[in-house]
Amino acid sequence: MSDTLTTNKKLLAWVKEVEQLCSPDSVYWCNGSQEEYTMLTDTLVKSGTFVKLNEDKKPNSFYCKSDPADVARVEDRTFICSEKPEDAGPTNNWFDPKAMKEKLNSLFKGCMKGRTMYVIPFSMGPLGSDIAYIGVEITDSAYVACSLRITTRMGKKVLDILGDGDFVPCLHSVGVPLKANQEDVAWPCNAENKYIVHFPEEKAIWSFGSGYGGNALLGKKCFALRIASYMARQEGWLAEHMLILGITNPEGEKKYMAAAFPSACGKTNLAMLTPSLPDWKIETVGDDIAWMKFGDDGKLYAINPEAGFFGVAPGTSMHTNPNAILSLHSNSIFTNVALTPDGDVWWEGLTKEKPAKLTNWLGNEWTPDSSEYAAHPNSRFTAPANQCPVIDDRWEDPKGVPISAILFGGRRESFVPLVYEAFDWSHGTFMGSIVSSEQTAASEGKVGNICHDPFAMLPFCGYNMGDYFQHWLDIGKKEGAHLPKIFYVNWFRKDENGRFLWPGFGENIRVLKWIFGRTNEAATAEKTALGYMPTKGAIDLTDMDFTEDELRKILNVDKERWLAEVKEIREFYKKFENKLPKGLTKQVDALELRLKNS
Ligand code: O2Y
Ligand code: MN
Repeated sequence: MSDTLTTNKKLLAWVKEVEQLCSPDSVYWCNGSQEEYTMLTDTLVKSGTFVKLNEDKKPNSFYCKSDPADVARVEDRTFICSEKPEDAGPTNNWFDPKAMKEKLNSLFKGCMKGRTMYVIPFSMGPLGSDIAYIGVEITDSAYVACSLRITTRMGKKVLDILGDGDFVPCLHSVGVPLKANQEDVAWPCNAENKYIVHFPEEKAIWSFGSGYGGNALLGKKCFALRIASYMARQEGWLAEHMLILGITNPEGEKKYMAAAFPSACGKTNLAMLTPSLPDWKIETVGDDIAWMKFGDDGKLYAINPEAGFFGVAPGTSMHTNPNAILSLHSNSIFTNVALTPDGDVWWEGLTKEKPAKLTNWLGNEWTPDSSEYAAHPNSRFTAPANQCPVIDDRWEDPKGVPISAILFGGRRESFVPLVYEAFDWSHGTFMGSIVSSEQTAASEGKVGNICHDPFAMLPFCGYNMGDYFQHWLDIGKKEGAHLPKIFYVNWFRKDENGRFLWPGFGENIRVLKWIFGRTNEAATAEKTALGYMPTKGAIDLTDMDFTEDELRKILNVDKERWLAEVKEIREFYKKFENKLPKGLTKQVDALELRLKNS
């Protein structure tokens, strides 16, 4: 496709400027067609990046392994370059924008030599939706171009909508220029020089050195969360790390819920849950990110800005998430999983029985006796959302879906109850601010450590998190707003022997049923120090091997442990100094008082 298909002056000028800076061998404008996708995947197969999977097993799908030094988001190499350091805040890496531009300009100079520069117009959100925004990613990675075709709406149709309008420029390079006749490697990356850089005031993204996931598919975490959260604050809406699901009761009444959990805490599983309660239905709008704007009726309407899933493979199976497995049956890309001898993919947890022989994510021969993982813990499937068997009818509704409840949660082994409800929006904001979880493999860090992850946005908030808390409190003050109720859930409480106390997965519908009932006053609750909690019998345990007494154990509020947690929260809050909203100090004071009086 040629640049003559757009007359957008800003876009044409930017592409020219990047071409001059990066010196690619050629420039290719992506049109988003099937023929183009085939051309790109053929190129990747030829270069050894992709292995085409067996057509009988996974039609039109590809396997790919990254460089072992490029397997996850790199939070310590992720920067927010606001003019003032205090606008990035204590939870982000700040860098002076001018100094960073100088550094980046020298890194990007000539960085695409020997490569094709792809220009990829994409829409985050349904085309033409008032909630959606357009970005353009320039990249020298065909893998990125293929992945964006699955995870966003991309190509000519986006340029048609863009017209002369504005877009978020997203510049990406793997950072490995090729000399004349130099042979490429299967996964080029520049492990020593990774920079994932955001300029919120300019609404621009520059990413260098990594070809993996959130570092390289810039529409996702960089745009849809970091830049969008900044825009959302300016414009009075919410850009959140939340799944969106539709839930229908046996009477046919339907509601939508959004839920924020830290990375790799089961958002994809909850978004596609197969309910264990008869005649309840869950349908998926999105599994990772929600953009929510107020409608004329004062309700918050949410869209999923993405068009595909970039899900964690290990642990995903027909038992844990059949709808995810059915979504990835074809037209998918698998990164850092293991390859079977008959050209299919495998990962830990996919099947009960381990295959006798595999090629693991490092390219080594693997047997069940191997000490190495078959698939990397952060290995991923990239699959089109419209292949999900339970995709919601309204998942592409440009108006979005009205949200009745917002859930927060983390992976906590002890003392955090199964579910409780906020007294009001400000209390719910407090609950969002105290989300914490045990560390997982989606970011580079020590697995098992407890991390505060407010609103599950710690790695994704594009500005000072203290201001972000205030933005949430302000949303609650909007005149005429009909706000969702807010809940905190924890599926991960364990007993003293380390066994999960709640079975989770499809049984979580029982908690969602109670939440559903709370949004239309059909379910009962009692006031506790933490919030409203289910009364005896209010959570449906029908046909479940789980007693009300066992339920009470995971609903119990451990006063002393929570008083210790209050201290912990106050300590955590200190980090935000004068940016910590008074509204949150009031909430922690009130919690302490309620606990002491309980
Ligand atoms: O490692 C990566 O780049 C992927 S991280 C990711 C991918 C999909 C959805 N969520 C996340 C996350 O870290 O929250
Ligand atoms: Mn995520």
